[in-house]
Amino acid sequence: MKLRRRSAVVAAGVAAAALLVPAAVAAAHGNGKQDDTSLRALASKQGLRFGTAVDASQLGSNKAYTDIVAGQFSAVTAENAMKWDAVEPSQGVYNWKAADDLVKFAQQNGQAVRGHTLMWHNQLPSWLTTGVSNGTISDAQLRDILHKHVTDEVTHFKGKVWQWDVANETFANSWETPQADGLNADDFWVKHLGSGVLADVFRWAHQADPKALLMYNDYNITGEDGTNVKFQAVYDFVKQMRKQGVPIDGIGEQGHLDTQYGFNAQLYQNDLQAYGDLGLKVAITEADVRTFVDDPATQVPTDSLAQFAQPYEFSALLKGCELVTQCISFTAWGVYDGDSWIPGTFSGEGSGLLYDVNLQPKTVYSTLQQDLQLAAGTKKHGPVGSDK
Ligand code: 9MR
Repeated sequence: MKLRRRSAVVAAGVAAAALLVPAAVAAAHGNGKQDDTSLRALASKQGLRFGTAVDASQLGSNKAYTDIVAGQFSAVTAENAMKWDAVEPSQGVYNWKAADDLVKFAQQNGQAVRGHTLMWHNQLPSWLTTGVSNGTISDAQLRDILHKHVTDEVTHFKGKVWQWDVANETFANSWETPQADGLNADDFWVKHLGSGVLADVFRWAHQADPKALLMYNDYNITGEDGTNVKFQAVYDFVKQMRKQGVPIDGIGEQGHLDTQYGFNAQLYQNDLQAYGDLGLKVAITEADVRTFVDDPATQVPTDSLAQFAQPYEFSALLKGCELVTQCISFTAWGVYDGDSWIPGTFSGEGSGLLYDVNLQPKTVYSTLQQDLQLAAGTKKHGPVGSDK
């Protein structure tokens, strides 16, 4: 997956579109705490938290957006505001403002916070990547810097973060080079600090906040690419870590799907259950289902069958979580299509989220609402809270 920021053209379209949201729709969707049919209220009936990634810059400034986040969701993930480049743009100079504001918003709205993410190859501050590439930061120093980063960030949010994505995307995909243990040989952290860094970051995070749930987060780890090779690598590695007493509590399956590839829902559910049977919790952390669309500004699916495939696959993602008792949260990677990373990364694709570019609920919204209604009271995923 190539990661880029969304294009300016999308941003401009979104800004214009956001102004067009009818107040009645925004109010209905933003009134979730009193609304028994909101996603958060329905999910709570099975002890599940329904979350969203949040763009900190729209919180407060975009009223319709803010109302939906507060009304519909019971967990929030900072889409970018807790990443290393955001919190420590210059070495030793922290900027927690955006992340702190999000945490405060979550507390005011009875939401749990998913912390994202402590160790990832992407969105690292340039002082760090430059230092490593020009040799002024040695591998030994890099290890100390990572240790400090994990300790400082987890300590800053101690008692306020429910789940941390401690390590992100360190295993090899089919197009990458795996080490014998399945880790990506070219991953920035694995390359410089070796496979042991994975256990280290979990230990460091646990020392800083023993009550936070510590997750390994990745994509293609529940058979989405059809092979299950990456699942097996993560499963074996994590099983070994558990045996060694490494404090890992769960697996975050990102859940980025694309209608053009299909989706084996049974394999996904089996894999989630297999992680659960290791004694781990599981969470769906970044769900979206993209498809081909007319234009990034409008994001209308070009294939009429995609109008069915998009909600169908999203629903399969949710149902898999509902069917696995160890699944504690289901998070969409953004609120609305205008807000999504998809058009800026996958040319010609979009329409991946629950709300359209005008912040109107889509078919997928009511499909998920029905799924939650059907499962209400059937299974307890709890505890819903910040305790382990
Ligand atoms: O959605 C995020 C986008 O705004 C950023 O530009 C991008 C940069 O890497 O990261 C996106 O979020 C990623 C997440 O942090 C980790 N899994 C993949 C997500 C989509 O790229």
